[in-house]
Amino acid sequence: MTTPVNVTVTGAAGQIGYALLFRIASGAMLGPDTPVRLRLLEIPQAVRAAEGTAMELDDCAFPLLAGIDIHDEPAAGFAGTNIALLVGARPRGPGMERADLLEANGGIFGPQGKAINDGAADDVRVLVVGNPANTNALIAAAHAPDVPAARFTAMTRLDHNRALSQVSAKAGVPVADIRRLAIWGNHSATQYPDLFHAEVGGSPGGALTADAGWLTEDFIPTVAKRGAAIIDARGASSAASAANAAIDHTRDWVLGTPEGDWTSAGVVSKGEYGVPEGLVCSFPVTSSGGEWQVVEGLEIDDFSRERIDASVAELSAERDAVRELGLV
Ligand code: NAX
Repeated sequence: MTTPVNVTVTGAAGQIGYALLFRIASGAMLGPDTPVRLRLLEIPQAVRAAEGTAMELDDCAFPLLAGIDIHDEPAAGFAGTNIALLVGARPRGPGMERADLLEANGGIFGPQGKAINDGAADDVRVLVVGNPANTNALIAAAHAPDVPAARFTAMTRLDHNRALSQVSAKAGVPVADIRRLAIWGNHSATQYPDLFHAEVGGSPGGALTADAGWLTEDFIPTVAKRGAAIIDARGASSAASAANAAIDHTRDWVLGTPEGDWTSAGVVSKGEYGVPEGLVCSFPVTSSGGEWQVVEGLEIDDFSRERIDASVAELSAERDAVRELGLV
């Protein structure tokens, strides 16, 4: 049997963890020929709940699941890991200012980055889901100087998938016939879903952008505020769709994106499109050979530029804030 891939999931006892682990174990993330060993990393108070999830994973008798370990300490949780899905994070509590939130998450993602640096496998790939995802990824990467920065990514695939679904409904075209959408910037309300380079049912996405009212009053805010709409309707934040996006992101990273299409991911900027170097920013990306590449050479008009710049300004402000707190 092929050597199992070690996959660490933090926040394993949370709601995204519950939607994610079973799909990883079923082979949905790494394919039907790749066995996985799951590492569930939780805080001590949630270890019992993680044990319950592990019992259910056992009861699925997944042929690809080579084992499950539960940890409450990052060094053990990341030792030898190949794929780290950082889902557990500190949510914003009542009266919490942004600096408090960034500091609380620095206390999680700093030590986790260090543990990845010290003990993970050489090929480790990290996806940060826990919010504020882009800046948490920045903090983790800053604590892992021996790991190439490009191995740290933040999830904007849920935003990308939300945009696909909105365009599908508007154009009456199946999602499979929509290509080259892109999410730019931060995984927050400032993100910019870009239709201008898209192909929708074989036609340029520009035809949809001609409906300026729909574009600015409907499409962009619906995608950016979808998380809040889900909370409003479900009484809980997105879980299954977030887990699905984490599966999509990791699968495409490891196995590659389809020819002629691209997706969206938060990756460390090398200065593409004027985004300051080092920020973890969402770009249109392709993947091959296990590496993301930012799609270069797209023409960015004034409408898009203004929105990309606003979201990037927010990322810069978050970076300044965590610098001031000594977290990067
Ligand atoms: P839950 O509150 O259900 O679960 C979080 C889990 O993380 C808990 O079990 C908690 O014990 C654990 N945890 C906390 N600190 C930890 C630490 N230091 N080490 C290990 N585990 C720790 O939240 P859930 O709904 O699963 O969401 C998890 C995160 O995903 C949140 O930060 C949320 O904001 C974020 N999201 C990100 C999305 C994205 O697109 N990037 C979308 C969905 C989601 O909102």
